[in-house]
Amino acid sequence: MQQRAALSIAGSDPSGGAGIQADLKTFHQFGLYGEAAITLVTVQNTCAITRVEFLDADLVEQQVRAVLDDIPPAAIKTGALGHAAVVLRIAALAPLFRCPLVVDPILLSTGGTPLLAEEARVALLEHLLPRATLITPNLQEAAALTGLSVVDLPSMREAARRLGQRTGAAVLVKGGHLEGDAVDILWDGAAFHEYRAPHVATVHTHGTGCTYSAAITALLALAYPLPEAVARAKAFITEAIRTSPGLGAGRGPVNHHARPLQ
Ligand code: PXL
Repeated sequence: MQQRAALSIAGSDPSGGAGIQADLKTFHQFGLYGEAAITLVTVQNTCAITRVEFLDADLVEQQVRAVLDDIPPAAIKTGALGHAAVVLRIAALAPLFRCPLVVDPILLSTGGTPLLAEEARVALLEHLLPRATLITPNLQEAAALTGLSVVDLPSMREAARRLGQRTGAAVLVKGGHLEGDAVDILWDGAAFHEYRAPHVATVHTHGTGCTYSAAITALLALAYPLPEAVARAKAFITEAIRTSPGLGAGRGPVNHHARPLQ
């Protein structure tokens, strides 16, 4: 049997909760063969990020090409990209992908460390997002990318539709930071879909965004239609947060061993 592959193009979190480590664990959990091209290296644990080193765009491009030429993935996601040169390089490679592309438009770490340089936002908006199948901003990223104040369901719908119209991509605005239920809004180019889960009272949410978008990427690699891929990924991330193992002295990781729906 040919196992399907999924590729993450993202940063490294040595503590294993976010970034490519989260993506690879999630791909594996969904039965995929995980691949990873590294864009930046962080020094961090569950308490703090103390250093970020952006990799050279040539080095990123060579990693991606080596994988595409040999074990082509059935879906690709991007996470933290670092600087504009890497954003532009991935946008230029995107016509070679021939599979769904999920772009998680990461701007800052939860603690506020920049994981995308300020000057790269225009490159992201104008060059990479138009190549995406799906864009997965949180409230803060949706606000930064649209200039809107994104604070409730009506403004999430408006931001999703505007970003979708601007880029031609589907947009999932994630409401994990709303008061009350964690409600996410998907604009698929034609209609809105709403995904709701009860808020889980825990500080152990490190890697939530990465793990969620990796689960969606895995399910797209398995050929689920987008609205069902998001529904199944939402169930997975909710369970992963609910059963977080409580590792580390700070904000611990989610449970990458959570069981996907059958
Ligand atoms: O959650 C955003 C994120 C993405 N990628 C890497 C990270 C983080 C947050 O810490 O470290 C590598």
